[in-house]
Amino acid sequence: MKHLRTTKSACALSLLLALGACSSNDNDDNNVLTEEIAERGISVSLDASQEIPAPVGVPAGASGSAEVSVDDNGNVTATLGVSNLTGPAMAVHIHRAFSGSTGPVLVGLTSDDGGSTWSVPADAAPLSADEIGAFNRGELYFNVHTEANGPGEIRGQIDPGNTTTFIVRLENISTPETLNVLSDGTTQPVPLSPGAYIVHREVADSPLLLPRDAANAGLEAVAEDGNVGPYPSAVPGSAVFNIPTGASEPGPIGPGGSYEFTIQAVDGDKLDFVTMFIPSNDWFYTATDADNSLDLFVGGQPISGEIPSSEFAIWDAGTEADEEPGTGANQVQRQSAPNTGDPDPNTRVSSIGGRGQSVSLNGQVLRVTVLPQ
Ligand SMILES: [Ca+2]
Ligand SMILES: [Ca+2]
Ligand SMILES: [Ca+2]
Repeated sequence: MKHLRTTKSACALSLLLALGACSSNDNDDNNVLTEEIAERGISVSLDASQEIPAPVGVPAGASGSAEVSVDDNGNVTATLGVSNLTGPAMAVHIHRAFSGSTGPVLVGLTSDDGGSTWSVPADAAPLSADEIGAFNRGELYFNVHTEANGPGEIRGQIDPGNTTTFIVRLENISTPETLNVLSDGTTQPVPLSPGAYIVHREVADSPLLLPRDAANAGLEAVAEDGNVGPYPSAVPGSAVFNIPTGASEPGPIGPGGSYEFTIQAVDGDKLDFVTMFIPSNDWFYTATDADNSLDLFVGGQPISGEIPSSEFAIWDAGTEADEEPGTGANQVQRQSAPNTGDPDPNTRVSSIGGRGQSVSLNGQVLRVTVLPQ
C-alpha cells in the first residue's frame, strides 16, 4: 500500500465521512484524496430500493453491507454480507453503471459459506485504468442475485464520497422554420433522437466515436436510425438516454422536447454524447473540441449552465451516403426499413464541415445544459 499522504481539505472531508484519522503530512497532490479513500475501504449499504428493475417479494429487512477498496494497480478487495433475502444469494457481482441505470459485470465475488458472506477471489482480474476511473467517480455497484430475483434483489452503489453529481439536459430548440430544404424552398423542424453518453478520461477521441475510420455499431445505429440498442455492448461504459422528459416511453424529441440524465464525475472527467440529427442519413450532434468531450471541471471546479453552441456540432458517421437533409428516401423518416441506404463513399467519422458538407439552418437545434447538484 502506498504511503498515506493527505491534504488539509482531504483531511476535513475524511473526517466528515468518518473514514478515520488524518495524517498531518500535507502536500498538494490533487489525486491524494481519491487514492486515500479507495485504499482505506468504502462502506456500502445494499437494499432492494436501489434495484432496477424493482425486485419482487423481498422481505422488509433484506439488506447487505460491504467494504471495498481498489489499489493503484486496480486490484479489488471486497467483503460483503447479506441477510433476510428471499433465498440464498446465487451470485454477487460488481457492475458498472451510475445509480439509476444498469450495466455490465466487472468483478465476480465468491462465497465459501453457502452464500452468507462473499469476497473477491485472489485471482480476480484487476480493473483497467478506465474502470478505476469509473470506481473513483461512483460508477460501480454491488448487485446480489437470487433465484427469485435473477436481475438482482439488493444493490448498493459504491460512492467514494468525493464525486460531483450533474444533471445533463439536451433540449431541442429548433422550430418548424429551422431546416431549409433548398430544393423546394420549404422549412422543417429538426427532431433529435435517443442517444448515448459516456463519462471518461480519455485524452484522445471520445470512446463513443472510435474507431474513426469506420463507425462502431453503436454509432451507426444511432446516427442512421436513432436506435440506441447496440451502443452499450459496442462501447463499454456507455449508457443511453431515450425517454423524453415527461414521457413514459422512449422516443425522439421535437421542438421544445428534452432528455435529461444524471452522471457523477470527479475532476478530470469528461462527458461526451451523441444524438441523431434526424432529417439526415447518418448525422449526429457531438461535442467537437479536440477530444470530442466536454470537460466537466475547469480549474478544479465543476462547470455549470448552458454549454456554448460552439462546443458541439453536426458530425457524419460515414456509414450512409448523404441525401438532401429533410427529403431523402433513405432517411429514417421515410426509409422502408432500418439501416437502408447506399454506402457512404467517405467512411470517416468526422464533422460535416470537415467533410466539406453543409446544411442550411435558421438558428440552433440543440441546447446542452450541465447543472452540478
Ligand atoms: Ca453520410
Ligand atoms: Ca448502415
Ligand atoms: Ca437510412
